Amino acid sequence: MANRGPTTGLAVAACTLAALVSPRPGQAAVVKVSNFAEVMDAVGRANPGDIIEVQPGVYEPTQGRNSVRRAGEPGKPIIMRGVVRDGQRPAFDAEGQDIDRGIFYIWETAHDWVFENLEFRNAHGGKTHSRNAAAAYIKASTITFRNCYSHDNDNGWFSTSTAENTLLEFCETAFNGANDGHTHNHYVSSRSITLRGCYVHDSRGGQNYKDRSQHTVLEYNWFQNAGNYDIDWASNGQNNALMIGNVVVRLNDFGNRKIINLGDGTGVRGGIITLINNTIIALDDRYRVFERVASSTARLVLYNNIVYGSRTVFSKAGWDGFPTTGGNNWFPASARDVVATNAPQLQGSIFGEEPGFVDFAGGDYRLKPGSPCRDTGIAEPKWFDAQTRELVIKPTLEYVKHRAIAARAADAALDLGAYEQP
Ligand SMILES: [Ca+2]
Repeated sequence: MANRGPTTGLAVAACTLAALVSPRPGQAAVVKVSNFAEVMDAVGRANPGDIIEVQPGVYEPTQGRNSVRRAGEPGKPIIMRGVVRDGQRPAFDAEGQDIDRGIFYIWETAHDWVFENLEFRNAHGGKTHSRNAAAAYIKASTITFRNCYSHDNDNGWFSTSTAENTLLEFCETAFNGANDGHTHNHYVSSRSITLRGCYVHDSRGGQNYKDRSQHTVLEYNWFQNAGNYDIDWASNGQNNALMIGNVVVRLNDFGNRKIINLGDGTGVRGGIITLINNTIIALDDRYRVFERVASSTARLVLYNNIVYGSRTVFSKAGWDGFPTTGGNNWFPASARDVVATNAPQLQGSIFGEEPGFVDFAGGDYRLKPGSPCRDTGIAEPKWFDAQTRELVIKPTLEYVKHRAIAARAADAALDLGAYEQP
């Protein structure tokens, strides 16, 4: 199945949502569940279009492996939906269980599921099972998690190379990681994956987002305060990736100061990774915004981004054979030499002291009226899709704190960064 691809407007998202929540009358069952045994019984019986409605409360898994094997159909998924009460999602709390890879272990057979309005916490392996338990272990295709909260697990989310068309949207993912450097807020290897409108922060000792996927779209998310790297384009990924309209904020001071990394040295990271209209905040010059390992063959394309704080935009040599291209990015004036040396093909860079954020201290990275980043974006930024077709894509949405997106203002000329000041 084809990747959903980047969102081109709110209408698309609305249509998708409506289709998902409106199974044809007479064909879908709604099964209300209120304890873990009932959940697993419903999971074992569900048919395409069914809705498993999880009532408010805390659900404690009674065993380490909780298999999801049944399948929905394209356009007619099986939906597991939490009933939110007083702002609280039903919570799966795995404290005390030795979890096998995920609170839900989603086998290859189980395509076309939607999980929404659920919390997942305290999933850990380490006894019988390996210490990399996540909210969900995703081996299947066309699996969506929406408006979920994954926290205090070994991994936030984990997907394997058998998964395709993975979608995580409007989720909060935080405080995951066993502080061992091998567990992360996301550790994903899907053939294709999209993150949209997610709030990802405070990974424990690992990455906010570690990606071995073949084709990835990160759109309109907020990443903050990773325990290690913020975005790790690790080995194995060979296809192209897109980051559009994200905010990446690193204000903490942990030992490792990489922000966006290409390759991890265990294999080859390839493909073309395009960043369009992102706002990247790096505390100070110690932070290495873009870093690559020698074995990586991935190439960066940068259009209309704001990179603020650190002069160390490119960490060191090693970029020569894989030139960074693109244009119209804002960098600190102190980064002028670094950019000229490591990315000589970048066009139209703007160097300055301040990009003109509305309230930097308050975390408001929208632009003030007098910002030098206004109306200076390239009009038709391009990325490379999964088939390496070079296509124009413009940001149409913007991230809204937190876990929401809204239409991006539009005027005659694109601003730089994740927000438009009309
Ligand atoms: Ca503008």
